[in-house]
Amino acid sequence: MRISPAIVRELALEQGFDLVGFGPADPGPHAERFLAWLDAGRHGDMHWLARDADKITRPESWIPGPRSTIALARDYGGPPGALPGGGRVARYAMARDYHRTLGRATRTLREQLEAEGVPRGAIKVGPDAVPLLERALALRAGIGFLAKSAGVISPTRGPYLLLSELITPLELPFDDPAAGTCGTCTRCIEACPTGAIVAPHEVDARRCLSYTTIELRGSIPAELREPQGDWLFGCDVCLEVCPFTGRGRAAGGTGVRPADLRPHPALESYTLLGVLELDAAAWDADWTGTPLRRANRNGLRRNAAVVLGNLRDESALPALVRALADPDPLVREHVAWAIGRVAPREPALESALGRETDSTVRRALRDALERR
Ligand code: B12
Ligand code: SF4
Ligand code: SF4
Repeated sequence: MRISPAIVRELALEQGFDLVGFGPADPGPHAERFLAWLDAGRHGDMHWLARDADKITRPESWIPGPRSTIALARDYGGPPGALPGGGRVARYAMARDYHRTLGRATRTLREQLEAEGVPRGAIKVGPDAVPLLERALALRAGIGFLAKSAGVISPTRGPYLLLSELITPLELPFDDPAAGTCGTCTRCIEACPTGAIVAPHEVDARRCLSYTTIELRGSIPAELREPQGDWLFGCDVCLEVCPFTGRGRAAGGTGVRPADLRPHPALESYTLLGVLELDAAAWDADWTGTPLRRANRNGLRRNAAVVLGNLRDESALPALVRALADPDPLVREHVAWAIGRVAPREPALESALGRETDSTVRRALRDALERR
């Protein structure tokens, strides 16, 4: 079926998207790359990606008769994200969860297209809660070019783009690929604190701080803790160093934050110590609706311990010592690591070792004591 492309674009822009493109409803050659990436184990413990691989690479499993993707992007560039007093947070995560805000805008767009005559249920909606290769779809719809950081960068808006999409049965004129390339630049590859960009366009998630601080449920590998620096949740280094950053402001798009890009109140009131001491009631009362929920409460407390260790701030010591008695061994292990950085002569390490029964935590306590 047909619908005026100009109307689709207008409706999408009205929903607050900054970029709209039309492209094929399949990931094309990117599907093979995705499968090779999985085969190489680069997804780490994100088993859901492998579980959904078949759906991700087979558009006919999304809706019957998919013909086009309406690719959408929101420019979320803005000031660096951090808790008051320190502890950096990836910019996308400062606001309310984009799965909700972009999801709502995308669903509203679907309803508007249904009001224009598209049959109900004929359109599938992103963003990334559903298994789709969103970058591939955006690239093929001309939203941006594939950058060496693996991201989709708009030549006019830059790299801070969140993606969403509608998979439709509509016949829409496909957009040309976006102009622009990384050229000879390699800044992101050099600046990545963990060497996670293992080749141009390819990230080994297991080394990426966005994986270790958000998706990983267990211990952060020891060799990635110091490179984490002061990143509490996610990492923006490969976007910050990119020469395309700042294009959004030049295009008049990012100086003012729309309401749903304003920082979540928890991120304006909690400090790193507050996060370390976060109990279950406060987690539910204060942190609902932020993307940081994805890390789980004790995962976020684990991250806070690593950052406090890296900051080597002795005023954090009393809280770290209290956390040596935490019920969760994951937290105790990272707290022992942190005390080893802040104050390895702290007597509480010895007494904790005397009562500790978990073998991983015992090892962490011994490692910390060896730094004396
Ligand atoms: C899993 C995941 C992650 C993982 C793995 C990231 C990765 N690079 O693979 C982790 C947790 C590390 C992560 C981190 C981030 N993510 Co993420 N993530 C996803 C998710 C859910 C799936 C991505 C995926 O399937 N990865 C597997 C790789 C193989 O696929 P891909 O990333 O799409 O890569 C494509 C290209 O790189 C290309 N390709 C791959 N290998 C090769 C090799 C060659 C030679 C070539 C030519 C091409 C090529 O083909 C792939 C398919 O199109 C998507 C949402 C979705 N459903 O798509 C969001 C998504 C990709 N993430 C997003 C964001 C914003 C981020 C972060 C910036 C967040 C942050 N600041 O902390 C970082 C950026 C890290 C980075 N440099 O990629 C955005 C990206 C927006 C954009 N403009 O590109 C997405 C689309 C979410 C959204 N709805 O907006 N993410
Ligand atoms: S998000 Fe950070 S750790 Fe991950 S690839 Fe980019 S610079 Fe490296
Ligand atoms: S920093 Fe350079 S190489 Fe990396 S994505 Fe930006 S332009 Fe490309």
